[in-house]
Amino acid sequence: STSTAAPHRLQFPAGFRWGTATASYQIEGSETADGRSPSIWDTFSRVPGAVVGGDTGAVACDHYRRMPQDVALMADLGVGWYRFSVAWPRVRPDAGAPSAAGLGFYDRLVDELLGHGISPWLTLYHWDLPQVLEDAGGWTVRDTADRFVDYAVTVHEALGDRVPVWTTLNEPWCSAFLGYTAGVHAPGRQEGAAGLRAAHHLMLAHGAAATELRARGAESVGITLNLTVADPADPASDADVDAARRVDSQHNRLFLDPVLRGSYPSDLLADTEHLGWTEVVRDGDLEVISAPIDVLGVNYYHGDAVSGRPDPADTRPSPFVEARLSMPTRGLPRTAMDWEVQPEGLTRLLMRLHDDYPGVPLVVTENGAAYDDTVGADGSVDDPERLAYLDQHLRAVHAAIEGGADVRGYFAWSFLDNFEWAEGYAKRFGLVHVDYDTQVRTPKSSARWYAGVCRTGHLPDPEPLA
Ligand code: GBH
Repeated sequence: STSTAAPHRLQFPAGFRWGTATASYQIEGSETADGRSPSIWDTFSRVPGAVVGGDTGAVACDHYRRMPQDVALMADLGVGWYRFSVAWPRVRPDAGAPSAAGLGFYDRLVDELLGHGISPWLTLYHWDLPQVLEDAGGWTVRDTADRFVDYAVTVHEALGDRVPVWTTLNEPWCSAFLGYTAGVHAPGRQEGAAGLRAAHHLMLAHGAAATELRARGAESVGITLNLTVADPADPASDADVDAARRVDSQHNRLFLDPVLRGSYPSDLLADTEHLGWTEVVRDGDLEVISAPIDVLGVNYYHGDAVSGRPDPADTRPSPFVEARLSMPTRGLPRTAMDWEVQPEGLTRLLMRLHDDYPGVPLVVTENGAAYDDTVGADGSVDDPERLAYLDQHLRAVHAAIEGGADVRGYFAWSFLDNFEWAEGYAKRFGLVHVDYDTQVRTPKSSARWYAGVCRTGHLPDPEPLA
């Protein structure tokens, strides 16, 4: 909006789901407890230079041992939903037989949540592939998708009676292209079109598991995608327009089209088919991938300006296959990740999904920002920038709802400061500050504010907050 008027109070629809999110490897620690086997992130984080500061998830937020206190803190804040992920290497160590001890942790977590009136939203895969499966080829081979279905069934058998919402995969774009093309995430492979093979097997894993979970009576099943808004840096440049199209095809439509339309985008096939990756696509796969879903999870942090003129100074491996491009900044404010703050992009993204892929309910399953928070002398953590980021993005969600988009909920990333993948512990996304020396948790001012929004369903909260 171009209005300069003070932002006004906005009411969200009744029944809108408010939550916070985390992921297993980012918070749990206890990497060998109760028979957990290594995951690709245990391995990758120990490769010198892979993670800032040499950080690993060995301890993280020690959530595996502090889970009851963490749930109690969540309940104190009064947020109604919690989106967490299950660690495959705990539940089926070495991708072998189910582990009662590993399942026990999630069983207790779900009971603890329900006991505090918090609804569990379970993600099966947030990037911690059992290392043995990577040793056998990882997501570049089809067998991994079959193993994922076995794992999904194991988790559903244990928790299906109590968990209402099931997400198969978190952000398969990251697993495929950051993991197998750019090599900046586990397993750290820089193999060009391997990312496309991986994407197909991830999609297959999603579709086959979604079908299985629904057949077993799961109330709601979906997938979470990290989608972007790709704008040409210069709309008058054909090269920039084409580069933005390529980014849109690989980041967004490569996943949206097979799941919601049963086909791969024709322009993406024209750009990349010569690389041979479609050899892994078998008859019937797209039918499996396009199994009905009940909800599409949308993770949004920022959009991208895309230029077809690559920056020669930038020698980092690109996650985009067959696309020489750069992503110049636009002078927007930036977070500690250097990501631009672009709330209107979220409105456009949700409206685009509403227009191009109608009929599937949307939930923002992640949105949030890293800032350099510091603990004040009085022990409090004041984070006005994060509060403003959340406020602006919630306004953007509200605008999409007013525009007709069927948005049913919002999850702030993240409940706790945690292991920010290749950035280690240096980047803090939490509503709750974590002191990694003492494991003391301190709700930031944004947490108190967000709790008020969740309780009342409107922005900004007119009540004085505790
Ligand atoms: C999410 O991923 C994750 O689900 C979550 O675990 C993580 O902690 C959180 O966000 C914060 O990072 O053009 O190569 O520079 C974030 C997805 C995808 C956002 C890549 C930034 C820039 C990639 N990210 N994107 S690049």
